[in-house]
Amino acid sequence: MISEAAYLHFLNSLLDGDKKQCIQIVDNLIEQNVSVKEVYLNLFQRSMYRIGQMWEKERCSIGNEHVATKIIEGLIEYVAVSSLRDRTDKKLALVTCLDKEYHELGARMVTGFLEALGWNTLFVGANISPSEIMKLIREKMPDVVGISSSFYMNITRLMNLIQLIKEEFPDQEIIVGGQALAEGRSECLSSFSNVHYITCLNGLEKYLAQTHRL
Ligand code: B12
Repeated sequence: MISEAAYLHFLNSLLDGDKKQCIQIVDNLIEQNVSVKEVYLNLFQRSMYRIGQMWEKERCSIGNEHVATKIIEGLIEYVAVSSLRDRTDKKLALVTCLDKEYHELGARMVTGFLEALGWNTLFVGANISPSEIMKLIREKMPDVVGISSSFYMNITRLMNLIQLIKEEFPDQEIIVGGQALAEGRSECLSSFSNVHYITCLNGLEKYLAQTHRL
């Protein structure tokens, strides 16, 4: 459980660019055994969504948002590394963004969450061409491909990438997430088989429990 006071302290530290204070708050939560999922969702995601709203209302600058993004990027990695777990039945997930998709914190968070559950992961990150993603899939043969799409203008790129993967690997399990598909836009995935839209880490946890026994 993350108190409102801890969240507000973290948000203010983030907006101040005070990385050391942010680390201190995260360390305290980890010491109190707050889960990776909770830190990711109720501290990092909540803060970035709030910063997005402030940015829209010009209550914080693009510079403040960029600094916050960089701090969160480091912290996602930090929490994932400090919670790494090993499993005997290791599976591999390849998590990527799309060509011209520059939002990568969601994809990194999903990767960190999977790592904390003991999965092997390949985090590809932002702005990568479909042909390079295909090369990686051929080479690594992941159990699951995760695709993150935040900007709605990239939906056609998302559909094209899924089409490409399915032509070569019809059975490939694909999970898709990100705000581009919010508000009913995930309907566009219904024509593909074994492609699942997942809105956040809670949904991912449920999905993995049902399909991969976590
Ligand atoms: C930081 C930020 C940026 C940074 C990103 C830097 C980086 N390294 O990631 C920069 C400055 C590059 C940026 C640029 C732009 N941005 Co921006 N950005 C944001 C902001 C403030 C935070 C994003 C974030 O990190 N959120 C936190 C993460 C953890 O949340 P998340 O991505 O939703 O991820 C969760 C779930 O969605 C899901 N999920 C995500 N991916 C995946 C993948 C899988 C496989 C699964 C299972 C689940 C999953 O699980 C995650 C954890 O729960 C958001 C505001 C917001 N509401 O998020 C706007 C926002 C995403 N941006 C937006 C826009 C419009 C833009 C720009 C067009 C702005 C501009 N005019 O230039 C450009 C587009 C760039 C591009 N082509 O990609 C819009 C997108 C609207 C839409 N849906 O299309 C938002 C929502 C702001 C808004 N309200 O208008 N942005």
